[in-house]
Amino acid sequence: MTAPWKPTRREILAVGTAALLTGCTPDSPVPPVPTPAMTAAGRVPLPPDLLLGLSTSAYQIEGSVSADGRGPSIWDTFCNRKGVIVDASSGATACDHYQRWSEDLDLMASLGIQSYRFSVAWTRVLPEGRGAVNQRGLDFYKRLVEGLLDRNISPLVTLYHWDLPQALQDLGGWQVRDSASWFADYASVVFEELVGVRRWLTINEPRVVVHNGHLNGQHAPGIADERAAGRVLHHLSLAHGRAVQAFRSSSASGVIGPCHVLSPCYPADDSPSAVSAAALEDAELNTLYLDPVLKGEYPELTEKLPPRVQRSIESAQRNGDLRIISEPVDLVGINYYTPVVINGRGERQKYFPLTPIDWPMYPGGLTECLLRIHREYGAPLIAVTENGVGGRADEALDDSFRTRFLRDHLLALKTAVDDGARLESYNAWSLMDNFEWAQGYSQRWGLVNVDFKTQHRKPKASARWYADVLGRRSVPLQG
Ligand code: GCO
Repeated sequence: MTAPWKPTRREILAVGTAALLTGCTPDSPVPPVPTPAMTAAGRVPLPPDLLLGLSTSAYQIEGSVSADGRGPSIWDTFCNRKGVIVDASSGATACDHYQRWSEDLDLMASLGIQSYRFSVAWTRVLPEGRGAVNQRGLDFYKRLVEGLLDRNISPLVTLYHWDLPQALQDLGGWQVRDSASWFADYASVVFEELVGVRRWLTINEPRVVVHNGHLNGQHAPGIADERAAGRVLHHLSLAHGRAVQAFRSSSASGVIGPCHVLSPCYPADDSPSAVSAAALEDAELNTLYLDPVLKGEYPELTEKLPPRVQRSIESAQRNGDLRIISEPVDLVGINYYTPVVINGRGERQKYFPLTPIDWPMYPGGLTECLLRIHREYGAPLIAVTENGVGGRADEALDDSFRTRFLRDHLLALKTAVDDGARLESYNAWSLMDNFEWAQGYSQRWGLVNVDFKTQHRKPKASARWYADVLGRRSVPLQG
């Protein structure tokens, strides 16, 4: 944990600009973000080899849920339950990307992006989750990859973004140990077939699969069971390790790694109780997922974790698992949205400015996460695989709050690179408005607006701003 920040007057003056950018005030409990050096034109140059891009995931954009032999996933099932999605919607049509992929690739090319992170829907490739391969589903992704390469956009492929085949859920899903083998077998098929892909991610945000999918039941498969959550946590890590092993023995080449959402946890003050509450929160949110994969050990399990979760993690473990889980990776994918400030009673404090959908915002948290993964975990290479800001359904096309958010986070990323973190790409969330899980279509996360009645796409001001950043490889401090 970072010690609470006690700035001197000189430091406060030195970080004046950063404080403006981040909304961080001089009595902040968090470290300031230094502003990277800028050129005379008021722009901060980006590292020359950093790929800039955008992110999506299959269920959130594709639609066409029964096309070409796709099997049902847990999200198809979950969306049919009453009351679980705020606007009673689903991803059945979403952005109709399955039909409009070519137009969407042209849109990406028109923005000038260099990297596109998308996920493969397991149920398009293996409708039953295992067994017979569905060639038509695979062909969709082959066309997509070819289309990206034709446009000089580098694909970054996520193997699992939450859409487990329903047939596997019926067998126990991630709660059963076999899930690790199912996932490795599915990954092997994709490694062999998607030739041309050189950048891979295994499982998106295991923390959210555990918390939302199995602890509070807000996401598919909608389970709220502490014992289930512990087992799922261990099996997701094991599945990640098995997929990395499968990658090494496949004919695919390139880099592979996990994809974790990180939330830096800050004590609200320097009392020992706040410092220890922040450390416990850090274990629950971050190190419980990072340490097994990147250090080959579980962090000391904390009193914060419900005892049944702890016990079920322990009982799911077998000798040798941690060696598989910590199979060396080539890169670490980081999703960063929001920090946590916590007081001595373990209560989250409102500290930072809020986004339009009330998520705390602190760009310096991105610098901190990147440097932590670089220094503490020795990541050979890091990709920012998601970073972005949600708006309300009626947000304006002139989304200046999003432009500011992206600007401040790109500056925060530059600071981490200047301090030694090795970054391969930055992929903002998201290419276009899409199905936001339990929030349905009530939130907007895209740089491109989607009219869900007509499927018309329209770049927002933030997309034009990002295209300018891409074109000039630098971030303007103003505007
Ligand atoms: C994630 C989610 C994304 C969300 C985004 C905004 O990986 O966190 O996968 O799918 O849409 O985070 O909440």
